Amino acid sequence: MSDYAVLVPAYQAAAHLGEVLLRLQALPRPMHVLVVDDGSRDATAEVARQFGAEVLSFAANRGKGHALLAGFQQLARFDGVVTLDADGQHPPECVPDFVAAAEAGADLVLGTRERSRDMPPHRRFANAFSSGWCSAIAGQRISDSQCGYRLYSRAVLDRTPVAASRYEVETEMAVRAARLGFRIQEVTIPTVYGDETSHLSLTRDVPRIVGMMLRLTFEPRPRS
Ligand SMILES: Nc1nc2c(ncn2[C@@H]2O[C@H](COP(=O)(O)OP(=O)(O)OP(=O)(O)O)[C@@H](O)[C@H]2O)c(=O)[nH]1
Ligand SMILES: [Mg+2]
Repeated sequence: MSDYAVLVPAYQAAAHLGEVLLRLQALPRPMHVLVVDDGSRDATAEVARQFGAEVLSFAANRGKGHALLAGFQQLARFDGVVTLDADGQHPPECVPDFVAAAEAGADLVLGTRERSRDMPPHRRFANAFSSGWCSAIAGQRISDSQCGYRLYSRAVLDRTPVAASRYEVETEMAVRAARLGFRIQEVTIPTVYGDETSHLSLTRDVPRIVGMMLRLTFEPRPRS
């Protein structure tokens, strides 16, 4: 049986992180959990420690992409890594579905939200547009290109080149892994929008995501 770890990128996440970590501990097969606290000014790191997670803390904020890459390095001894958000939007109870998909042979397991009315209308549109675009350029179906709830196998982590430093990281990793021929499987997860605070900025992050999709569209494809 493979040994997987959980990686939680966290920025200003103290409000919801404790509950996420408690629910992870309650899973039938608890896993090692690493929280990457990225220059938070709230109690994110303290909450993470209090709930038994390993914590990597940065003095200044550098972005979700940077945090994930640092976390992947830290977790290099594991056979794969499940990533999930700290704000409660990714129910920890779905982790076994990701592990089951990986154990059945998937290299990359993508959490996929239904674009139901639980998702704000502008997000529904942006998500459908970007996921359609990514599927077209990736050569495999990617139904939710921006969802951060995933399982990356060791092979994907070791062989997928990543340059993204902020929210464009999910787009880049999914498209690049698909193009390298890794087997992708999708797992449906609930769409959760509650009282959490989004840090995604329309002026800073949306252009970065679109820029990444353009770059992936026009750059030379890897030779198979
Ligand atoms: N380490 C780190 N984590 C971050 C950073 N920005 C966001 N995160 C974490 O990444 C996850 C997703 O961030 P959100 O801002 O909720 O973005 P999102 O879920 O894609 O967008 P919404 O659907 O609007 O919530 C959360 O766990 C955040 O705490 C960052 O700069 N560094
Ligand atoms: Mg969120």
